Amino acid sequence: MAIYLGFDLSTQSLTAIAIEVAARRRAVVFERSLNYDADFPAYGTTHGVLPGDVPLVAESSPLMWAEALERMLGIIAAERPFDLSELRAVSGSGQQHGSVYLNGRAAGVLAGLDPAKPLVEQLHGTFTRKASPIWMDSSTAHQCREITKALGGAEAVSRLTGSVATERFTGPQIRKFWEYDPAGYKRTATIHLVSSYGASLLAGRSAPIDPGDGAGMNLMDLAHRSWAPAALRATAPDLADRLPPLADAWTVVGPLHRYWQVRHGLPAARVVAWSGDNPCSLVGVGLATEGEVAISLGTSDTLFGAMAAPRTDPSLMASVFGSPAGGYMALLCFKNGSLARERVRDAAQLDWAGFSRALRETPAGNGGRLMLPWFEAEITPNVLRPRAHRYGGLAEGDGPANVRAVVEAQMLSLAVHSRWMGVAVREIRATGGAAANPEILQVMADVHGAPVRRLKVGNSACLGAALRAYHADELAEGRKLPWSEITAGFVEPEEPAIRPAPGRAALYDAMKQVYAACESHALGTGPDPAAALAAFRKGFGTAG
Ligand code: XUL
Repeated sequence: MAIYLGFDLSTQSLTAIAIEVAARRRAVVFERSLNYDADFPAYGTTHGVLPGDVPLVAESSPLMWAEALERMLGIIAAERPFDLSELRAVSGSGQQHGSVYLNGRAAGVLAGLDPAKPLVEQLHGTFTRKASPIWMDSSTAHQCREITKALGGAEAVSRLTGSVATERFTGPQIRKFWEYDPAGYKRTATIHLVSSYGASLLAGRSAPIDPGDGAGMNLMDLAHRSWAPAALRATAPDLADRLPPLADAWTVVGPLHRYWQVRHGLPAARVVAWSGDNPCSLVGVGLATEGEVAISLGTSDTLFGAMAAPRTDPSLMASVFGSPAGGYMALLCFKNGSLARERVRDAAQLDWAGFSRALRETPAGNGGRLMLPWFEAEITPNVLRPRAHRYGGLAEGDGPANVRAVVEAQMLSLAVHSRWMGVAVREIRATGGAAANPEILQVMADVHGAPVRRLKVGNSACLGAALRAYHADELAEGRKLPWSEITAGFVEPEEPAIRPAPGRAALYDAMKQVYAACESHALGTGPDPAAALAAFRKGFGTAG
């Protein structure tokens, strides 16, 4: 019997999942989440983000993440949900792009962590930046332009790094730090991602960055999986000295530091490199091959799928990352995910049951009423001036119609912006918190014209991290198991699938055109969509 532990340091919470792998039994034996706002009120976060009034800036606290990790391991040590001595390996997943800035003392502090004192107390004084920029930050448009210019244009950046220079990506964030606080940058010895920071805390040494999360920085040569010297030069001086090495996601960083062994009674389990939440989710939904896609409905909504070769999106909106299972993955990220759904729900004064009822009781196609739910600056497409747009006579006060409009918009946008992948979607695997809502999944199935399967373990990023720990531990023992064997028994889609309702395909195909027209209009690149909307209403106005 062996136990593997996965963490997910996400935007709003830290989750841990432990899995048991035995000859005849495979089971999740522990799953727990700590919510930053509720469980760590001293940091004053809202939805995991520190307070602040600079537009487009979003930051969180690396100390809070460390405290959450320690509290979670303390809970495991106290509750003993499994035989601690059987813990073989630990890995993790982190919200992507976020970065942690450590000074020259940090390496010594990590190596010499004292089991008599709390982790957070010892980490004080090791950061050159108290607040970490996170993926919700859109404040680096200027730095993106500078990097793009230095590297010879958007297409060149996308070809080299897998994505155009992107506001939330770590490279532009590092450049902004260097421009605004050159002395702070100079004092910085190491810049970690949330993922490699988590692994470093567990191993007590600087952990590498894996090509899955490394590709979210605009600093990695995607095809070669190595730092791209030109991108580093375009970002900040002497950056190569400040980045951890890149290493495969199955790299063993070392054993759990003595700190965790003595303070929490844990064994010297292997610490496996962490990766980003989307790359980990790819493993946690069991997508090892090209041709299937997963949609994760979380703080951000994402659509991702595995790819054998690193093709890039001609419209330059999608990102390509390394897959932690080898190969590549394409990803589209929509910032207005669960927070937009919550916003509309709250405005309509509904609970989630009421939200579902509104979806059931409103007609598919919403009678031609559409929304572009850009309540926050949006990533896909790039929108820096947040504003929700309403078309086709959608009244702001019509709660149920707005509920349908926000969900249809999210699903239409996912469909429209993923066309370039050229995947004939046979099946969608749905994960993330909002995947618990069958009415939302029905709209997903209808818009994409494909069956949707939900997974039994909802937090696929965290499960993926635990599965990666298992995979890497086996490799370290000299056994190379196929991914299908690693995931068997854990990545189980629920039955039955949610199937597209008959007759909806034509309606949503037409609506995709209308949605694209509204989007172009709102972005200032297309004409007024009134004619397209009128034609749609004529054909499908009252369909349901
Ligand atoms: C992906 C992205 C988000 C974060 C959220 O590019 O920015 O999905 O990883 O956790």
